[in-house]
Amino acid sequence: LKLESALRTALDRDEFYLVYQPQVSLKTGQLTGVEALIRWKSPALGLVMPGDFIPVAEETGLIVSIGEWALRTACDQIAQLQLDLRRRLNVAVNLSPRQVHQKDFQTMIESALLESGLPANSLEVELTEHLLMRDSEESLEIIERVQALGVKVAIDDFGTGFSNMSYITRFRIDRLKIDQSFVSRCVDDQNSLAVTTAIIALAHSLRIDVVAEGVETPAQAAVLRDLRCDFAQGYLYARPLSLEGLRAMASETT
Ligand code: G
Ligand code: G
Ligand code: MN
Ligand code: NA
Repeated sequence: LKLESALRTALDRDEFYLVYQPQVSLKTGQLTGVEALIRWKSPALGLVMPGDFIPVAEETGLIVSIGEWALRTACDQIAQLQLDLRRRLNVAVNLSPRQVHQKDFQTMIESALLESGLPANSLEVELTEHLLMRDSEESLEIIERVQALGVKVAIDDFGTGFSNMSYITRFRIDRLKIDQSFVSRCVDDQNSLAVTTAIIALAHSLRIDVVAEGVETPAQAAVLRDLRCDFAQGYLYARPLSLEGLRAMASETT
């Protein structure tokens, strides 16, 4: 209850910020993009992680305005970073189902791109499987319209909702992100290795790129490279970084 009332004023009081976790190519080792992750620094509650406030934001509907802030801020900051560093860098932004179903969702994305100057093909939106399994028809239309702008669509936490994957054949997904629960066990657990192998094979046979999440050890990276996984993200490469931390890392590796 205290969290909810503090959350209601957090946007006006400028209490949110974004951190960026690097994604690297497993082929070249190069930094190719980042995932934007929201943080809330509340004067009353301290640092609150998204796992603790996103569910409340979703229940109350506050996620619509908070999510719009995150998308616009990520576009603004990465567009500026691209200009400063004169290099390409993709940015992935997490979206909640509620945001995607807003009437003006597509217009909001268009305006975030236009106002920031970020090239559309530098933006990726992350959706969860659950969204696509539930209300497929409407979701598919929305997603196709976003892709028509040139924005890429990634499926987050892939493998955790494996009950109805028909959506995967219904439209052109750009990327699958293998859930970190499989990645973290792919070295010592045969079942996790089997699921990871199957997801990569499935994705590649549909010409979808794969991102492994939560890569923490060189042994995991080696397994993923052997399986021809395309990209990786995790503490092995970098923790989520402040914008300045990202700027330092990206300018070193240009
Ligand atoms: O940041 P952390 O590292 O704790 O992320 C936890 C979860 O919070 C992630 O699974 C991610 O999907 C979600 N999350 C992070 N930032 C955002 C955001 O801007 N919008 C939404 N909807 N979810 C987010
Ligand atoms: O959107 P999503 O659910 O994928 O959010 C990614 C979450 O995973 C964030 O909470 C992020 O801080 C966390 N994370 C990123 N890399 C690692 C990692 O290597 N290990 C672990 N345990 N968590 C990670
Ligand atoms: Mn994500
Ligand atoms: Na994920």
